Amino acid sequence: MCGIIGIVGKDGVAERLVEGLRRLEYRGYDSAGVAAIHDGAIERRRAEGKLANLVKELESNPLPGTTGIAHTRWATHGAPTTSNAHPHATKEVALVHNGIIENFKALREELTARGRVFASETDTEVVAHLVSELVEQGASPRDAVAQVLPRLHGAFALAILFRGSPDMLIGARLGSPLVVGYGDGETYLGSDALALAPLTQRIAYLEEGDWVVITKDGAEIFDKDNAPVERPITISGVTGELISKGNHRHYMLKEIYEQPVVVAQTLRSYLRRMEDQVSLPVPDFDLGTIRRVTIVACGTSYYAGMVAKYWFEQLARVPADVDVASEFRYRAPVMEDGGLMIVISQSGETADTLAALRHARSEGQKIAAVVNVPTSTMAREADLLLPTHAGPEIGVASTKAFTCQLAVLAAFAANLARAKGRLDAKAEKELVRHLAEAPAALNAALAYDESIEAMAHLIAVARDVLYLGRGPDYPLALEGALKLKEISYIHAEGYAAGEMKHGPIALIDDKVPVIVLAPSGPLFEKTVSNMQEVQARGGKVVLISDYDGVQAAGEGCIATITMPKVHPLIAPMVYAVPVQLLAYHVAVAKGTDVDQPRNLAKSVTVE
Ligand code: HGA
Repeated sequence: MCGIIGIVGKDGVAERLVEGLRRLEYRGYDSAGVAAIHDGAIERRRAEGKLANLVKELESNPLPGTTGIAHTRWATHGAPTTSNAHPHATKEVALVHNGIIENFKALREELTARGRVFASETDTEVVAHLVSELVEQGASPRDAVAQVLPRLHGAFALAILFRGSPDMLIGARLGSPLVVGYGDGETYLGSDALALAPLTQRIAYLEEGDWVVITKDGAEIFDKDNAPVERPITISGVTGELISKGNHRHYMLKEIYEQPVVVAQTLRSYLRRMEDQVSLPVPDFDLGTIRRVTIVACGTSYYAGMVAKYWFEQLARVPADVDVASEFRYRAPVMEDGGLMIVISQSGETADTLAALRHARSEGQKIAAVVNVPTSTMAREADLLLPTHAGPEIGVASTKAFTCQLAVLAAFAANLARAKGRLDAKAEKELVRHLAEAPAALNAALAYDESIEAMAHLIAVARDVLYLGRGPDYPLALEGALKLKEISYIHAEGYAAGEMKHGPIALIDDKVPVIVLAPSGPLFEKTVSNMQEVQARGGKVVLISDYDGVQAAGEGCIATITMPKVHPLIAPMVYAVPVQLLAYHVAVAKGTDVDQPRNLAKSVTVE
């Protein structure tokens, strides 16, 4: 959330900053802005809403200069207006910020008492004033920043421009990510390597508390105690090409369709098909000693974790807890020796999940990270990195990252089961074969796209929608409801099918469609009974099942969606497709902004 970029360069900086912002817009689109030094003064261009508005503003009011900073915002403090858009500036200083300055109120009062006048409602602006005040009193930019950083509580990635130093920027990071890019006679700052991909692939990742002075000649990095430090320069594999939508109308649809390929790609790195074995990176701890698994994640990743809980318990017989990251850290969780925390995050930067990881580490837990960005902070801090190979996910509503997370978690659960002596070679072989069937089954599920599109109007008129599932398909009901909320803005809830009669069934009438996920298998009859309880009360049901399930229970439903018949192990992956497609087509029918839904952003780097 919030993307930042800075360039100390040789050529016109504004267009290049905007190019970087295009790659960061997934992080927020409440407003965008740039600042550069022109004719010895700091100048800004800012615009409310999407980046396209800033581009228009720059067309009518160009911004010359070779050194500059830019920002795309997901508002935390202050409405998404132009006056709250970054960069925030004084005469001496302009800065962009990702994070939250938690003690901003006290700092703002202190600064106001000294006569400083604020132009925005943001937490960020206090930093601009604190630094500016010291510079105005004669401090060098370095001294000013070194004095201000310890005063800031909370999380920040900052890029700061100084009127008096036109060929230099200062960056700092605590909690939020920031990288340094090394170019040819140019140096850059960015929220991630993707933002800098067209400029350079030579990247150094700043560590917690680091701050950096960049000039044309390179970077001087300091740690939190202001001691000079070296951070290794790595070559990022991220390409400069902007990812296209291909033939699809939206990134989300393209990403839904990529699932057979990316799940196959992911499974390829975790299964040895010749031997029919799972094959995972070997951690530097003994998996056989793991006595408890704690899975921590947010949003869609949390639902992947909920599915995995079933797998860890059923396959490995290891107790597994799943927690929402924002709750985990503050509830004094009991973490005993022999515990493994698994963090799941598409970006690997999710602030709450990262905080949970660090808390678990301080309690002596081993850490495994299931992330889609292998250079992310979580990837770097984990003991065991389990990357998903979904490729960049641009649509804000997660789709392919989810199914790839499930693929990794299923393989990991099998691996743990083997390490615990719970999976013999025959059972492992069978399990690997079922997992290997997932890509073809996902493909077969996609074949129902048109029939799902044809029934989307039944849901698009609803104000409320319920999703029901049981066992490992219950998290899919939650995921279905989340997808629908995220992109169509229809209120939706997911329930464990058996919970309906304990309350939610009171909501049933002929205006609340109920979407039931019930693949054939051990729980089918039970789920269908709950579905019939809904129908008996006039509820309108959409049944998602396989051919046998639809034959057995489809009568009386307002619509049915037929999935391929699959083993229960891979059903959560396969049933993800119809819930994604349904949400997608409902959103398109309602005319919402599918790839950039209101109020949301990807890569949630604030708590
Ligand atoms: N707190 C700042 C930055 C927001 C942010 O980093 N969001 O992810 C603001 O509200 O502008």
